[in-house]
Amino acid sequence: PQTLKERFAELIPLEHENVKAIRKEHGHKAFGPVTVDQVYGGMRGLPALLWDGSVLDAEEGIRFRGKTIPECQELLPKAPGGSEPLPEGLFWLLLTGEVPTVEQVQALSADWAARAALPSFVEELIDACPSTLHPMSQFSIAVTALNHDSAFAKAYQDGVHKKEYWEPTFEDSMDLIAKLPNIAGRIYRNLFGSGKLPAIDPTKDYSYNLSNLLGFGDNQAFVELMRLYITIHSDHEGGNVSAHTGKLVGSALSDPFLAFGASLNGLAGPLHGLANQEVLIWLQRMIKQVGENPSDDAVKEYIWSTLKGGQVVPGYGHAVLRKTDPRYTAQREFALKHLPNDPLFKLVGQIYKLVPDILLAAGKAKNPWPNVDAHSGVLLTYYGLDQMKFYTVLFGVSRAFGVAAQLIWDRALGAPLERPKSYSSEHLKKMFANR
Ligand code: FCX
Repeated sequence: PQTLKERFAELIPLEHENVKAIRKEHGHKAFGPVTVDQVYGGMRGLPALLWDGSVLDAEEGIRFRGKTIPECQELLPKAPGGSEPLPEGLFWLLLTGEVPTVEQVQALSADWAARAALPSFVEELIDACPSTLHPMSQFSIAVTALNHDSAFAKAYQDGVHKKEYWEPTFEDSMDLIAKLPNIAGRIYRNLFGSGKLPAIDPTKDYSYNLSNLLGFGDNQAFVELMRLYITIHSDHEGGNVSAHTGKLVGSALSDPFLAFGASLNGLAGPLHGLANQEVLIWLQRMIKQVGENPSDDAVKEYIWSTLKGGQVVPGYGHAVLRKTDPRYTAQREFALKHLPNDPLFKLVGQIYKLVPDILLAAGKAKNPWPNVDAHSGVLLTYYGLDQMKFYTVLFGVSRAFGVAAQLIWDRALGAPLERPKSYSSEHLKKMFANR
């Protein structure tokens, strides 16, 4: 069967024509005014980026190349005996807009397994990290260090033609994704296990190998969870902190390892990917305070005490979404199927009924509904992965799929250096004094 690289190479000239035609017809048209509030307000809603892989609708949530999460669950190839989509297929979809065959997905699993080994100095770097260093910092160090062997960095030094940038970027991106299970597994085993890692099984899929490196390879349900988890966490259009950081840093022609290392540092923030860790910490504090089977009133009081303390309710709210995140719903459905009677899952369900009204009553959050991070930790805890400091690493493994696909397309389309304009408050005052 045709490989991903061959298919991608065919699509590049077609997309060049497409972009050329769009710019010819619409290039001079304006989206509308940019307000001073948007400049002060974190650029919320500012149209500024291009990314075909996924688009986020405020009401409906994410679509990957036009497909909702349930559609991806239905259409993307599964592992033998599995029912969740293989993230290999999602990567193919993100990059090409097409649903791959089972054979194409199997070839991708094998290709990634063949690329999975880490340079020994990267293993030593991870092993040298103190156990007190947050897993996300260790993750970022290891990914950044992979730039040692970057095909793009080498090709650039060797004078590669602009038109060829995408090719070493593709190779680096495949290496990046392929090596993440060994990085994540090594960090996990150093911190929470014996330090010893099993070998990658070249006959198995990516999620199986990741699960096995973490020590959960024998648990079919956990492996299925990883397939769903990576698929839904992979991409969330272009403007979120991790996706945008990868694109921004990549625009300086930093290679995919440098660009994705930067993405991870953004994902490690508590308002972004670290929220999945924060949710579990918040839940555990709640249980300590109000017990295992709390009344609605006790839970409400705890939620209010969080808000009154000037803190956010982790896992709720979103910069773009205005309804329940379909990534939350997909995980809730997984829980209903696999762990319907788990006490922590029930608590998460109870909270879901109470938080939105309280956030609405508090009157600040524009979106009172849960996001992806409100549910992921409960599933991981159920299967015994209860070291919540590690949770964002799994988010990071997943997010590489979206960032890598975006970097490959950016280099294929010759995306320019990003350089928006900043103003001082003094400038703004003068500029708008008489308007
Ligand atoms: N709890 C309490 N207050 C909240 C809130 C929440 N969950 N969500 C928003 N607010 C507050 C904001 O802090 C802000 O307060 P301020 O006016 O005093 O600064 C006000 O409501 C308006 O914010 P809003 O416009 O609704 O939200 P933003 O776009 O600024 O921020 C995030 C969006 C996601 C950062 C915000 O909702 C939040 O802090 N949520 C909790 C953390 C979280 O779950 N992050 C994960 C998001 C995501 F899914 C991911 O990236 O993984």
